[in-house]
This record gives sequence, structure tokens and C-alpha cells, in this order.
Amino acid sequence: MMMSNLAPISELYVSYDSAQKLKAEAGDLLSWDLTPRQICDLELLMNGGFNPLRGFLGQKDYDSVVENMRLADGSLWPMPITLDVSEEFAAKLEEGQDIALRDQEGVILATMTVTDNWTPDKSREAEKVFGADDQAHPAVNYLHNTAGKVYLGGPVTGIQQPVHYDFRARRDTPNELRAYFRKLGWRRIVAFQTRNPLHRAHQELTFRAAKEAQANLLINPVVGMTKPGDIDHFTRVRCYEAVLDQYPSATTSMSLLNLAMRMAGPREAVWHGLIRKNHGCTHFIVGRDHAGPGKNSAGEDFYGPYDAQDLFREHQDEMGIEMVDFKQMVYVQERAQYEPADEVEEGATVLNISGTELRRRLQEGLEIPEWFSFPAVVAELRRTRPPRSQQGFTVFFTGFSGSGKSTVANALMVKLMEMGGRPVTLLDGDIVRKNLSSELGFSKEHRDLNIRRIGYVASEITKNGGIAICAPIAPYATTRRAVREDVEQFGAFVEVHVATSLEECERRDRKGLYKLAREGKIKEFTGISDPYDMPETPELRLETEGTDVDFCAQQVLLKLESMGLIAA
Ligand code: PPS
Repeated sequence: MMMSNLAPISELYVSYDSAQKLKAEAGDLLSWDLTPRQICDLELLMNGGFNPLRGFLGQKDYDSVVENMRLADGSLWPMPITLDVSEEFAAKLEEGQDIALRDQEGVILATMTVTDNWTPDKSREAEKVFGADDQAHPAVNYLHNTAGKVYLGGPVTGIQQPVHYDFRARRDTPNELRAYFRKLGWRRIVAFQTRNPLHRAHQELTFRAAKEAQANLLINPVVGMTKPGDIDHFTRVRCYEAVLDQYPSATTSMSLLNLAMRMAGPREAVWHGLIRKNHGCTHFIVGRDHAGPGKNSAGEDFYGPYDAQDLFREHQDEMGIEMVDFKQMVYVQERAQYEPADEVEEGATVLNISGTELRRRLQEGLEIPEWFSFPAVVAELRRTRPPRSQQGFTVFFTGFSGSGKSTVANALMVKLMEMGGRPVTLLDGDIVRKNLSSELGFSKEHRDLNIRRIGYVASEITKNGGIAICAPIAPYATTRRAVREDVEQFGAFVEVHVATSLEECERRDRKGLYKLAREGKIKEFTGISDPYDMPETPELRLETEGTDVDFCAQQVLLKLESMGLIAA
């Protein structure tokens, strides 16, 4: 019978006095400002959550983890935990050099001795770790478009934990949880990993798991980074707190885990298991499509629904944590209770509301039945997810100079202001270049900066319930995609391609710029001497030739209406 020994696990922190000294000395070191994901990784490295890792992976361990799910010494470890940095930063380093690792406010959290410095083959990493080099996978997208080009590896010396101001009392290090379990006399603990609010199906699943494993239950939600588009962790934790009284407090506890998920399905399940083992748990629940990333670019699932269970099962003896596996739980109307889908007899009435359907109902303000969730959870969700027609959103026009973007954007702004309800901000290309981006030119780098700034402002407006209308040229597809991701965390992103042809824009030449560009007097001019990536799947494409501005603006309004962004 599996029991936890709950002895303290080794951490990478130095003592308090040494930390003070080290911190003072580290002020002189070259420093790397950690990204949000790296801060999550560092926290779990330092507190033993990623035991047996002693730092960010070196090249040998990395290659071995990517190829075989094992460190070079043979220990099971499925996820490459790497410190990705820019080429410029990496070029400054010598082998064996110590660097300071700082959080986003500049606080030194750790030092690292750089033993390895290399340029990884990211496509290979994507294929091996995530199963495909397909950017529809959020971690593959991150790998190619967010992570730095170079990886650094080496042992880490911990100075202090990353600071969290939210839900402090609910966060525990592995050693704090181990001590807590010791204190309560818990020796068999089943952990439930989640990145979603708890609904009735989850409650039933966790009850059954605890019963099956004859174990105490640890609800262990991830509050670091989850799948883009997920419900933010503040809302989720308020939801968890709202249903905690549905659990017997003598046998159940909740602890928040600052993990940056990768959505790597099977490998992720094994990783999650190892992390929970480090936190003193003996059992781990793996359900259907554990840590699944959704559909690939061909519209198919990346992993089979029970691949994660299979991989976990293969390794669980070696891992020292046992899987409690579950099929999907469904509601059986005749018996008014949840049951695993594979135990329900044919002919029974099975009800289920998928994540997508739940989002739709929230977006449209529709009923969410009591058999599905708890009223307190639904109320919390409705507070942060008002119907779409009351949420913020961004309309992002893109097209050649002189295509008519600004004119249509202006008309749209006026119409939306006439309708009222939400504040409207126009971020027109020319206006932005006068204010936000006055020092920028038209190199690729500067255009990207310009568009990312617009995206940042638009995402803030969207987050706060306003309407942002952007109208830059935005010639590069990857940058438009990045802006889409920034905005979609908070609301809808509506890309409108103003598809006036280059010939027509040049014929109109309203500002006389095309003539100058042809004469070579303006360099890097979009369409003439600089590229424009045609949007492949914009929400709307406006053919402006032969139509008037009012009609174009109407088409946008109709699109917004069909997306539920303005009330019909
Ligand atoms: S970008 O690429 O999205 O950052 O461009 P944007 O900020 O929209 O600025 C485009 C306006 O600047 C004028 N302009 C140029 N456009 C393209 N290429 C070059 N080299 C260039 N130099 C100046 C041009 O008038 C654009 O205005 P719009 O409103 O698009 O016609």
C-alpha cells in the first residue's frame, strides 16, 4: 500500500544570512530579467517542486529529456526546463560565468552558473516533446514565437521565492505541504490538478477518486500559466473558494500551484505526477485528455483522449505516485447523478455541457443548469464573464497605405459612439505614429514595435471593457497574430482586411507617397519596396473598390452583431 514518507525534500535556497550576502554580491553580476514563464519554472526549481533538477537543464540533459524523457543520468523527467534568452544576451556570456536572475520588478531571486549555452533545434523539440511542430499547439507557438533563440543551462542558487501578493495563504511549497500532511496525519493523498473552475462533475470525480484510493484529497489548481484563453486564476480561485464548503474539511484541502503548464498531454501528465510526488502526494488523478492543447491545424486532436493515462501507467512504479484514472464523467438524468461514461448503460439519458458550450452560454447570458454547476460558481463566472455584448473587444483594420482603413475606422467609431454603452478609442496608424511611436521609422523592427504597442493599448482597453479600433498597415502576419493573442486573453479580436488592391491605392495616391516611393525617395514602402502579408483568414475582408464608406462600416457592424459583440 503506497504511503508518503513526507520527509523534507531538498531545496535550492541558501540560508537567510547567505542569501543576504549573495544578494548584495549578485548586484554586480550580469542579469537576466525572467519572463513570467521562467519565474514559474524557477519557483518550482528552487522549492523542490521540480526535484531532482538542480537548475535549468544543460545541453546533455536537454537532449536526453527531449529524446527519451530522461535526464542524462537516466532519471525520469519528461519536460525540458530551459532558460531561453536572446542571442545578444547569450553572446555576452563565458562558460562558468555567474548571472543574476531577476523578476520583472528587478528583484534578484537567484543566481545561476552558466555551464551550457546553445542554440536548440526547436522543431525537433516540438516534434519530440509536443508530438508535432504545429503552431496551433500553444507550447509550440510559444517555443517558436516567444522563447528566445538560445538556451542557457546550469545550477541555480536560490535567494528568495518569487513574490505573490494574491492568495498568499493558499500557496504552499512542497515542504510546507509535506509538513501540513505530517501534522494532520495524512499519509495517502490524492491530488487533483485543474485549470478550470470546479463544477459538479469534478466534485463527483474527486470524491470517487479519494474513495477509490482511500486517501485524503488535495485540490491542487494551477495558478501559474495555463492554456491561453482560460479563465483567469483570480476568478477561478474565487470559484474554488465558493465550493470548498461542499467538501468535507477534515479530509480535503486546497493548495495553489504556481506551475507554467505546457499542455503537453501525455508527457505533461507524467510531469504533473512527479511534481505532485514532490509535494508529498501518493496518488494523482488523470482524467480524459489530461492537459490537452485542443485541435491541431488540421482540426484534429493532438493526442488521443487516454494517451496521458497510458503513458502515466507505463511509468508509475518508477515515479512513486499512483494514478487514479477516470473516464469522462457524465450526468445520467434518470438517476440524477454523475457517472463515468463507460459505466453508463445503453439507452440512459446522458447530459453534458462541454467547455465550449459553457463559454457560449456565459457569453450569451443563457441558463446554466444546476445539475451542471453550483450556483455560487456560476455567479462568480458571470461576474467576470458578462455576455459578449457587454465585454470589451478590438477591431483591427489592416491594409495598404491609402486603402481606406482610417476612413472606415472613423465611420465605425462614430456609429459605435452613437450606439453608446462602451467607450470607444481609435488607434489610427498616423495618430499612433504622432503620439505613441513618434521615434519609430519603418524598418521591420520598428514596425513590429509600433504594432505591438498598438496591441498592448488595445488589449488594455479590451480588458477594461472598452472598444479599441486600430488602423495601422500592420504588414506582418506573425505580428498581427501576436497582437491577436494579446487581445484574446481579454475579449474578441476582429481582424478586418481592407483589401483595396495595391494598384488602386497607388492610383488614388492620396498622400502622394506612392509616387515618392516609386522614385526611391521613401525607402521600405509597403507594397512597393517592403512586403505585405495578405491576411489569410481575417474575420472580415472589405472590398472597398466601387463601394462607399458607409457600406463598409455597415459590413463591420453586421459582423460585430453576428459575433454577439453588439446587441442585435
Ligand atoms: S506600420 O507598418 O503598420 O507600422 O505602418 P503605420 O504605422 O500604419 O504607418 C503607416 C503610415 O505611415 C506613412 N508611411 C509609410 N507607410 C508604409 N511604408 C513606409 N515606408 C511609410 N512611410 C510613411 C503612410 O502614410 C501610412 O499611412 P496610412 O494611413 O496607412 O496611409
